[in-house]
Amino acid sequence: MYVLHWSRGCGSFAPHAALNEAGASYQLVEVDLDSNQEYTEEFLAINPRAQVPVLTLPDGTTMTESVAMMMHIADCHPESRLMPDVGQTDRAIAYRWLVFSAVNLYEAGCRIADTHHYSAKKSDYEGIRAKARHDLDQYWEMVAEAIGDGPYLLGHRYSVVDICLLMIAQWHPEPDALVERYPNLGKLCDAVKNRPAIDTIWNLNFP
Ligand SMILES: N[C@@H](CCC(=O)N[C@@H](CS)C(=O)NCC(=O)O)C(=O)O
Repeated sequence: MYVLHWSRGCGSFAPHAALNEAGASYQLVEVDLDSNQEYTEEFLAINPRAQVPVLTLPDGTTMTESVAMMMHIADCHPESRLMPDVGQTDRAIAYRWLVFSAVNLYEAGCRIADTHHYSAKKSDYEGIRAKARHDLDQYWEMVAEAIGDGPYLLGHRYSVVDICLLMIAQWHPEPDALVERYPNLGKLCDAVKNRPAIDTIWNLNFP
């Protein structure tokens, strides 16, 4: 059984959704970031970086990095078809946008939500956040172009990339304006949200 250390509305949504899609057995352990539970001795022993999510695999190995978790879950449950087959061009495209999401979209979101990681001086925060917002505009423009006619990033083929995009779109400072600007992204988000595996955890994460 997997164990997922999670927190509401955060990066744990992605592996949580992937576990549901895969029909895997898992246990949830909530980490309340509002009360700084990520800094407890117990949690730091699991992840010294003091961040959620953390996924413990059935063999007891722990891993961080939400996108890597989704890739691994997809690999372990090929029948759920969460990723195109190894060697297919669509798989390469999925890798590209998963990594793009992690290093650009997610990272810019962290600059806005966890600005304290980027400067010790509070007077820097405004500038850091303004630059992150500017970067986000550029990144989402690229994603929208890649989605094209959709409905998913890989056309008619659903994958964990779509879960990732749905989650990160919720963190945008103005999520409604974002999907208004990019109706194809809005369509993708609606399609993913309506999947039974996602619908069951939606309100828990994004009430
Ligand atoms: N690269 C990590 C980032 C994890 C991350 O930034 N988690 C946030 C919540 S979404 C967190 O734990 N923030 C608390 C903090 O950094 O203090 C991933 O993709 O899983």
